[in-house]
Amino acid sequence: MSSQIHLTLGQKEYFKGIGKIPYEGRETDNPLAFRWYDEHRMVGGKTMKEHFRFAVCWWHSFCGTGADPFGAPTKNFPWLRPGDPLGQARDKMDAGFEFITKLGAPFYCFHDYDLVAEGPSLAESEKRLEKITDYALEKQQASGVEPLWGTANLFSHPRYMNGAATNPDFAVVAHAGAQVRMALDATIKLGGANYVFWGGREGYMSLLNTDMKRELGHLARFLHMAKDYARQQGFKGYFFIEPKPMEPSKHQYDFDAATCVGFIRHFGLEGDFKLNLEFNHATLAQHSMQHEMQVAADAGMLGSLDANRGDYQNGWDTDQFPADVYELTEAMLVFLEAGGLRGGGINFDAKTRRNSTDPEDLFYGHIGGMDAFARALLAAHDILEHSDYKKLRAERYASFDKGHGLDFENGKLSLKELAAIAAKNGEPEQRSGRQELFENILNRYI
Ligand code: XUL
Ligand code: CO
Repeated sequence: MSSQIHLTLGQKEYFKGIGKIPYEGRETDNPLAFRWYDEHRMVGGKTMKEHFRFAVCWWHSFCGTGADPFGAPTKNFPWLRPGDPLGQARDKMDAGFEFITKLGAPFYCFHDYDLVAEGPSLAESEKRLEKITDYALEKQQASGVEPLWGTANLFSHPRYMNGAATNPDFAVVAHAGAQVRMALDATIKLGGANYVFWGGREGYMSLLNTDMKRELGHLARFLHMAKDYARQQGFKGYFFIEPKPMEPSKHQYDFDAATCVGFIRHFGLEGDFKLNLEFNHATLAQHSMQHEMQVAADAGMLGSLDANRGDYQNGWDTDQFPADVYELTEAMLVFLEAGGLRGGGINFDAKTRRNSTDPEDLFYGHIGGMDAFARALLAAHDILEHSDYKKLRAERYASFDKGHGLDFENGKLSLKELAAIAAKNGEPEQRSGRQELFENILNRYI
């Protein structure tokens, strides 16, 4: 086994027969090797590792059992065997760090109660979190793997059925506050680079019983308090809001990137908050990921990405591993033109299918996802460096580069002057948008 894998003496090996996943290039027949993701390969002045900052998520990868609303768990992973909560949490941590180290991802992401099961009281939960984060720190030191972000699960427990920060009952809001304080403490202790807020229950099931304005005010107040607390504790990272339009709530307040940008600005959070965008959330909102990323980038809020994909045949949040290189190339074009992410990375918020039951399926999912991103990055880089893509886009707007167009952009024309120019010009010439040509450029470089 490679020296880069850190198993302590006597520790159980969960992914037997699988060593460090190597980069072997496109022609390899080895299903447990990278074809495109070469962490050391330079692309436009940065290595692939630095571009992506890949993270494995704790919840789907190590807590996901394959249970769905219609059936029982299918994945009988040995680290999920019931036992005392801390013993089970340690097993899960051994399995998690073994997997991430073998895969060669530099980061992980977690919810508080992914690390260890919630206790019967806040005090007991805090004790458990303290213990398991001590253990995580040891694992981090041995492996060099760190959290890309931490978050609090404010949606699973029945107490949050009417919301967490937006709950109409102050007692629940206070409980959510206590939980976020502990999750921030854990994230800071583990050296987490960022902190995420995903508001699955921050929304409503019916507007009939909901005072939306008041709830949104509470959410903003809550985020300010969390940010102020974390800054007092010395946290230097960004806070990310993760947009999603629905599921589990019928309507979620963090609907999409544009809604979140408006919320962040309206409530004066723009110094500290950016967005964590997710592919399948973008499509649930009837947008493309490329659209969501462009909205965030234009607002200076392209923080981090949750990588996955939906299914064209239905509208759910299926959280499949990313595999669509065309979609990813569109996303990587926005990514590169924006100069990358602000503080974040690419977290696989993706789950293997219910019938992908073997531990090695976890490797296939992640290897495929990392390869798909790497291939898309190379294509997007080539498109920007070697094709007419940038030139064609610039030419579409050339009439604003000089003369009256430039005056218009600079606010030097009145509506009356605009009308006079139009009268003099007569009917504008027809100009093709050339969508098919743009699409062909993408396909040429993939
Ligand atoms: C749910 C989702 C969450 C967040 C973290 O759709 O994406 O897993 O990423 O709470
Ligand atoms: Co997510």
